[in-house]
Amino acid sequence: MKVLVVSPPNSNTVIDGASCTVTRPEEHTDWSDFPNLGVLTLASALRAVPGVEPVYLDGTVMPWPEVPAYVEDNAGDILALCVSALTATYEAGLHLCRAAKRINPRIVTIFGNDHITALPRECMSARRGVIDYAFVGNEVVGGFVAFVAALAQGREPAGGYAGLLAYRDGELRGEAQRPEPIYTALDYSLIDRGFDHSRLYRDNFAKRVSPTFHELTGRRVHAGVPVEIGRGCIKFARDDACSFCSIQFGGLWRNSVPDAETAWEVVRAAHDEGFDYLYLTSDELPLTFGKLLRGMAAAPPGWWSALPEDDRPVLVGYARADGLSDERRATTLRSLGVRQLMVGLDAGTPTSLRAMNKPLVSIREANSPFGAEKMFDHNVRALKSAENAGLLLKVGFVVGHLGMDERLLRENVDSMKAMLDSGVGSIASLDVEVLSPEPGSLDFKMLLDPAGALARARELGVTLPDRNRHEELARRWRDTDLIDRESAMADYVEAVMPGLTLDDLAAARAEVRRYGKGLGVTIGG
Ligand code: B12
Ligand code: SF4
Repeated sequence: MKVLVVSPPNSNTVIDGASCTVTRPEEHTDWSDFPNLGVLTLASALRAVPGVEPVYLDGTVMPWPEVPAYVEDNAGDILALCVSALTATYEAGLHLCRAAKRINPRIVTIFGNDHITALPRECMSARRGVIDYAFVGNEVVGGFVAFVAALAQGREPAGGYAGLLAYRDGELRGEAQRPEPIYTALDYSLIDRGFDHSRLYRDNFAKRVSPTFHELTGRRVHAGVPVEIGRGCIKFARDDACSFCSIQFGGLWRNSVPDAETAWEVVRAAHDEGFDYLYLTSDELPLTFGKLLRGMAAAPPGWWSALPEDDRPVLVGYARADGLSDERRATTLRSLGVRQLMVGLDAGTPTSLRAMNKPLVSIREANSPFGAEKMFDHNVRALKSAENAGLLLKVGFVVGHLGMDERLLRENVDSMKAMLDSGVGSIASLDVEVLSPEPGSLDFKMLLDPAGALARARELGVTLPDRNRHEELARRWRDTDLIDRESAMADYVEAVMPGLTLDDLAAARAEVRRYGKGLGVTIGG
């Protein structure tokens, strides 16, 4: 029996009338340049289930009509259809499940990943009969495999599956996820077993990633893949993520492979498969995985040391700017073959940085060296140390926050420009985004909770617009599983940013982008 594990495409690209769930989608084409690691992980883990043939299908790259066609052609032999859905792709996933159920109602549909983890009850109650089961969280591979094994044996899977969310006796019941190691036994051959994905990934990579990377670094790369040696961010340790961060870190704030040797094995496995551009999935590297990275740098394996530098795999990943202000960390990353880092820069007034929850310490620890007042300096130092270490940064700014008004917006824009001036040598490319209240983030919670927003505003010393209007807007977003991103953004501005509109924030974004362009920085790339 086949078990399909599918990554759907961005919903508005395949469903007429579906709202666009990413801003400026023309700039976000990179999702079809790499295999999908979550889907590959689940498919690889399913090999352990007797009688089950896992099928990897990535709708972000294969022509979408071929996915329902595959379901139709194999309908009698499909045990389960498992969908890995982000907010951007959730609606397309629902369409596929509806089509599958029409063809063969016995196909079991299972959802997982960030969207349903952020909105579990909303999705399950709105989609009864379309979504049969969900797995909520990250540490769910063991529970999922055991669950599919029960289905394959024809047993009614009653309970005991970490992360499972299901209706039982008319009630929605959830089971907690359980700590589990990072899954590393990937079978890369599954990527092309059901459909020749690799050819398309490589074509896209050659057109989109390779030329820009060559221009920026002088290095030619040919194929990319996400690689997981650790997941998490230091901010999750106190459950105190940046306000706009929608990453669902699950039951563990940090999880990683056990040691440097295993991390190198993961790198080697990807390199042996022909990938030379490895996209580290860790949400933050230098502050969160310092020990692991130092261990890797201290004991590079023979196969890696023997390769000329230009033949070694290139690593790219994420870092907090204050994690790079110490030059030793930047040098460690560079020594491991990291060439490029994605960094959210922290420009803006201390009030704005606190409102975005960016500092590593809480509002009450104002005198800490990691407080909001020190962030601009940390960032300027980070840009310098990245330049000295030969790291190129893809930097991002977010415009907008709870309590932002015209004055704060102006001060933020000026501060962003000043930071760009100070970092020209290390900034490879710049992206500026208007704040989007993504499900799972504190900003999304504040959109839905006017009383909570007011309490937070008081704590921050900022004012909010009309409370009654916020109530009206919040009602639109409660109990809904489909998020129209642009409308949510506009409503959030109206609800929590006095005197501002989405157009004001978009104009500020354009101003910073123009300024960056004037300094010779690539925009978007
Ligand atoms: C690497 C990465 C990318 C890469 C690679 C994507 C790819 N094709 O694999 C690139 C840069 C291309 C990318 C693009 C985008 N990304 Co991205 N990305 C990530 C990142 C950093 C790691 C994801 C990953 O590979 N993790 C490792 C694998 C093993 O874990 P996993 O995918 O989470 O899967 C595990 C569990 O979630 C679960 N699971 C997942 N699916 C399913 C399905 C079932 C049935 C079950 C049972 C379980 C299950 O089991 C898996 C094993 O543990 C995450 C942040 C994060 N920490 O998750 C953001 C993240 C997933 N991306 C995000 C976004 C928004 C995007 C974009 C829409 C950005 C844009 N505007 O263009 C695109 C769309 C991508 C797409 N449609 O494929 C958001 C999603 C938020 C949301 N609620 O939707 C995240 C959370 C980051 C964030 N907060 O901004 N991304
Ligand atoms: S530093 Fe990045 S990963 Fe960590 S909480 Fe903030 S936005 Fe999320």
